Formats: sequence, C-alpha cells, structure tokens
Amino acid sequence: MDSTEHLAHIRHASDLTTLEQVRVSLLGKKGVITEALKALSALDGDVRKAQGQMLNEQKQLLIAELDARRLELEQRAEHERLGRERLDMSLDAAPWRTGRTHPISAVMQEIHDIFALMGFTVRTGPLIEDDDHNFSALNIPDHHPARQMQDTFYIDAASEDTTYVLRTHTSPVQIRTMRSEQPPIRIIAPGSTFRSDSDVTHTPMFHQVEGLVVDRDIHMGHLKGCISDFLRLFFGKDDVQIRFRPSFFPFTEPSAEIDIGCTRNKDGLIIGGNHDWLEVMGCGMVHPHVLRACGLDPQQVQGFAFGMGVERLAMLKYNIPDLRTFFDSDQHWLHHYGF
Ligand code: 2NM
Repeated sequence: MDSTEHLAHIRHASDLTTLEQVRVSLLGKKGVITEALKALSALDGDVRKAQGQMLNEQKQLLIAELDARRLELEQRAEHERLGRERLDMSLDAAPWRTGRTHPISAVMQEIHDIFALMGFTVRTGPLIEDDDHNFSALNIPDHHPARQMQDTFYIDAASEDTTYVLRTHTSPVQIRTMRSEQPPIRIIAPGSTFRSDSDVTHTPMFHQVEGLVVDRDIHMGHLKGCISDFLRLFFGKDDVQIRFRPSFFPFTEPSAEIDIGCTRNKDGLIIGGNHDWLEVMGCGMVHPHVLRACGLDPQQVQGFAFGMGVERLAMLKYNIPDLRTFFDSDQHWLHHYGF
C-alpha cells in the first residue's frame, strides 16, 4: 500500500470512529507504518537511512492528514448538533425562591424577644404529658370538660397505669419548672399544643406562648404592667387600649381575659382605637392549689401567669385572614406572608 492509498483512506473516513480505525491501521502498535519502521533494523547502511527518512516523512504527512480530517469531522458533527438542537430564549428561566421564615416562627421569636427584654428565660417540656402535669396539678378536676375525649388526644397505652395525652397547653412546663426550681421564677414556655378540634378557627395542632412569674409579694399590678408593656411592644403602638375582663380558669384566681382596642372598617380590622375590643390573651394569679401541687407555700410566694395563641396573634399583627393556611405548606403563601 502506498502513501496515496493511505491518504485516500483518511480522506474517505466519513466519521470519527472510522477515522480512528484508519489511524490504528497505520500508526497503531501493529500499524503498517509502525511495522515498516520496525523492519528497518533488518536493512543496512545507506538503504536503511534512505528508507528511514522516507518512512518518517510519510508518517509526518499521515499524522498531519489525520489531524486535519479529525478536525473537519468534529466540526461537521458540532455543526449538525447545533442544527438539531433548539434553545428557546423566550422561555422563562426556572423559578427559584429563597427560603422564608414561617410567620409562626417569626411571631414566636418576636414574643420571645420582648419577654427576654423583661428578664424572662425560656423553658420547654415534652409534647406527650401525663394526666398530672397536663390536668391535675393545674387544678383541673377529674370531670372537667377539657379532659373529655372530644377535646384531648389520649395516647393508647393499655399496659400503663398512667394516662398520657398530647399536651393541650404549655402549662405543664410551668408545673415542671415550679417543681424543679426555686422562686424567683420568671419564664416563658413556647411550643406546640394539641386539641381534638378542627374547624375554620381551630386546628388540631397550634402554638402557644405561656408565661409565669413566681416571687414574694407578686400581685395583679405586676401582671397588668407586664402584659400592657408586652402588648404595646408587640403591636408597636404606644397608645393601644388594653382591657382586663374578668374570666375563669381552673388554674388561676382571679382570672382575666385581655382585650385590645381595635377599629373595624370595610377592609377588616385595625389594631388601635377603642370602637371595638378584641380578645388576645388569658391570664390570672396562679391558684393556691397549683402552687401547693408544686410544693410552694401560697403564704410565702405568689405568682401570675398568662397564655396566648401564636396563630391568632400572627393573624392580627400581619393581616392573615385564614388560620388553616398556616399549615398548608404552600410555597406561594409562605413567599407572601413569610419573613
Ligand atoms: C392561660 C391563662 C391563664 C397559666 C397558668 C399557669 C400555671 F401553670 F402557672 F398555673 N400556666 N399558664 C395560664 C393562666 C394560661 O392561658 C390562656
């Protein structure tokens, strides 16, 4: 086979695979040129020199031709690929969203930060509680409606003599704190709570922040000052109207519900003004039975406590109309209402 024939093979190779086969057949370990170069050793003197020079020139030419042909075939393949592919520049880019803080988390943090300023620290406790921490120690009698199956999630545990429930409020944390720490106590207990209730204004899981202060000579004036400061800071209004309306809870005596002044107009509700009242919290002086159940002497120390629903406060502060949307995990909703 002479050079012309080799060159023809290179030029007629119609794709990169074929071209590679041609390269191997010429320059590979057992290629024609390689073998011819090996055969030089059998020759001698001037013949060997002349033949070697010729072969090397031929080899350089073939390498150049192989490179040229490879470039040509690669460019052709690229050209064909570009002709096939379609890139629609008018399509929207894939959407991306940064994460947002859920309004529940944001409001919990805001509540925490205000009470932290007032010297409160945080306590937490188990979500599964026994009957004593969730009810009995809180002076909730055996046949109180709050204990009924319709309201409370009871845990099936046939082998246990203790009854377990999903905590219906965070108050068991206050019980645990009073039993394990000595006054002065000044704590908040944030967290999730559970009630067997589901309609437009109730979800089976919701969030509370409760608070407790126990010390010598604590009275209702401390409660009113503390809560008033909190509500003014939380709603960001110095002149928010606050009303303590007598109420009843088994664990506090006296008890009150706290309303704030609001104004209702066509768009809904504005915090401020005193045309109307809106319930935002519950509170009271810790019942002597509760103090005693925690080993404290009501003659020596007194306490005030309060509780608020985080969803409700978030809805009021940030104008979120529908409670259930908190738990939908809807990215668009979170983008709108999140922080
Ligand atoms: C509320 C309203 C009133 C409360 C009472 C206690 C405890 F454990 F100290 F007795 N913790 N939380 C309390 C009082 C909670 O929530 C609406």
